Amino acid sequence: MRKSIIISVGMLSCILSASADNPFVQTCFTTDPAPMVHDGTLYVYTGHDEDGADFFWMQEWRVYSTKDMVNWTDHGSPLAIEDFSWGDDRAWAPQCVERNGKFYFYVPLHSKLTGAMAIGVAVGDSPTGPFKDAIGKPLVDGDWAYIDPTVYIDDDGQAYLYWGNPEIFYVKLNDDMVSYSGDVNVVEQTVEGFGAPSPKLREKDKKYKDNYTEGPWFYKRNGKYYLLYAAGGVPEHIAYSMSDSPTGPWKYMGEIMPLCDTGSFTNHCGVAEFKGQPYFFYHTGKLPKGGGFARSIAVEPFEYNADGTFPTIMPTEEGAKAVDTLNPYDRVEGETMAWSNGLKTKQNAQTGVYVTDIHDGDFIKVANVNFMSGGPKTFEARAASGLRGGSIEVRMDSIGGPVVAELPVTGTGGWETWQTFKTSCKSEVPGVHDLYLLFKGRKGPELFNLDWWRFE
Ligand code: FUB
Repeated sequence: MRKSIIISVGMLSCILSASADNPFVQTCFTTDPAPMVHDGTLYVYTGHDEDGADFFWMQEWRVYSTKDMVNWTDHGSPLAIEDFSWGDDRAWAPQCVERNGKFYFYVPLHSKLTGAMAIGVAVGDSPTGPFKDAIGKPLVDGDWAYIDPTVYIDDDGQAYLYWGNPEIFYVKLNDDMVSYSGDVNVVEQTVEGFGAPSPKLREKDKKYKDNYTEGPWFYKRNGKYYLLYAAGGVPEHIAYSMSDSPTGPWKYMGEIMPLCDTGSFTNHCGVAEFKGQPYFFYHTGKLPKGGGFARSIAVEPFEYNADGTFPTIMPTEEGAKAVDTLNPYDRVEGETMAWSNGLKTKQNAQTGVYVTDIHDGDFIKVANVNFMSGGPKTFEARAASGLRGGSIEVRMDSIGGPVVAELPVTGTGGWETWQTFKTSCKSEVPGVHDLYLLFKGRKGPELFNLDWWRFE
């Protein structure tokens, strides 16, 4: 993908600005963000649009995390279609929730058993997996409307699973989170509950009896239940309904993210509160080569109105502000980034996730790095190169900022033959800075892969 990216002046200034955080994953296309807060970390579960796709031919789900809302760590793909023996296509919008120390990962995918869509559930012991199919069969199966699961565990312990396009279904999950009691319920979509159909609906979208289209996001706050969803057919905006009960009746409350220039005809939202701040996640087509089948996740901080209703939220390039700093004296994974240019990530069993596709001029920005009062003495990084390597220029505050360290990386005899390289720092850098790892080397070939770095 990177070879054909032409960076315009506007794009470059967006990349280089300290607050340009959306879309907040640049190493691949990511979709349908589902946030989950656990143990001081915010995780986002996503789908993955393949490069060059002409439909939602999606193969895997991915996980990203942050502790500061500006630097995101790529945890790779802990779950894919092949983890479900009964699934064969369309790894669409997921959500993961925790209960009693187990993590339940709900996903829609195409079922070999019925030839239609189904919803499966995988379970793991950590938010980043590994996950495995919890029951060896779909939870629900056999309807093209069975997509986009969302799960919420109410205060009384009852968990609800909502899903559907263009219908809205729900079941009451049992305490095991992998089975349900009673029937599959269909929510009656009245205009009062979900809004009037858009007059702009295309003839073929007239099946949308009202505003609701897909991508429900269900939760409770201050005693009120919220159902957010993609609305209006194609293209989609985000709207919501509220209720005093987890199963309705619902009252249509209006738009949250109106139709606007997102570059994607779908939208899909998730909401989480982290360190006291509510965040609205959604997707756009705003990366280079992005579009309707090449989407990217984004986030906006917001405040609820005093009565618990939503403000209008518009997409921005700035995204979230930092809520913490990053410690450069701890080992920092290469795949922890506020922004990157030209890079991809890969994963394997030994190394986990690492940064690859590194060429001359590519870079990683890490934001809000706290060097504290002292100046670092050395910079080290673990890298591997099947060719001749290159170097890492560590720059402060901007891509053209002062060079604090220059680390030569030689060939190591293989792209996964890792070696730790170390160099002295050129100057002291107390305080909080944005850090740029600028990769240098011969023009053309890949230089090396990067596993982690740290200062001493
Ligand atoms: O990502 C595939 C599908 O596109 C999702 O399931 C829908 O919500 C829409 O975002």
